[in-house]
Amino acid sequence: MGRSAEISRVTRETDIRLTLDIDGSGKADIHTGIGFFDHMLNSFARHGFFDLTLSVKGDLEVDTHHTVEDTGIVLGTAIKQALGDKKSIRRYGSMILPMDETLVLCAIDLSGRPYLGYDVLLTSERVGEFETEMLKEFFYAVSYATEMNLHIRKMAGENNHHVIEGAFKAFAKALDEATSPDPRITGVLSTKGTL
Ligand SMILES: [Mn+2]
Repeated sequence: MGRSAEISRVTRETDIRLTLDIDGSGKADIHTGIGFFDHMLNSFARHGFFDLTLSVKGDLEVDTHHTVEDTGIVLGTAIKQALGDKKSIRRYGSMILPMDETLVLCAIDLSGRPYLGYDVLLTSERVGEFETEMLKEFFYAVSYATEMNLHIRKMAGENNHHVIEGAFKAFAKALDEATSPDPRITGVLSTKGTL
């Protein structure tokens, strides 16, 4: 079946269906009800060469919190499931991504231990319908559900659309690298023998 996952998750706050293929070509079909968030997840799929379908019915009449956070939980769970035993993958990945005036660093270790290091200063309350304080919540949810060490740091940037998009693209490129197979690695890349 390859490195893919299909997940449905229904709570009183959100109803989420997601399919992910780590070894895709960047095809995406994404409907979260938040236009800017769709734009970001499309960028994530395209630049990481992940195939991603996502449909979210969230309680947007409240705000975007549950929709964004729960999407992060489901995406992280799918990444973890799709990677399985993590044999022969690089494990580490990083990217310093420029986008006009913006520069965002992302570094990943698929260590099996969740951690989020986050330093991304945003200066507007929202971009479109997307509440900018949800960027941290999204990556926190992804890092914990995937059980990955994830660092995201703004090195430069003024425009909030650019900074958030830079973060999603840097995350995509770093994750693509960390999940890529390396034929020199037999078993998992750890002296412990497990990740
Ligand atoms: Mn854009």
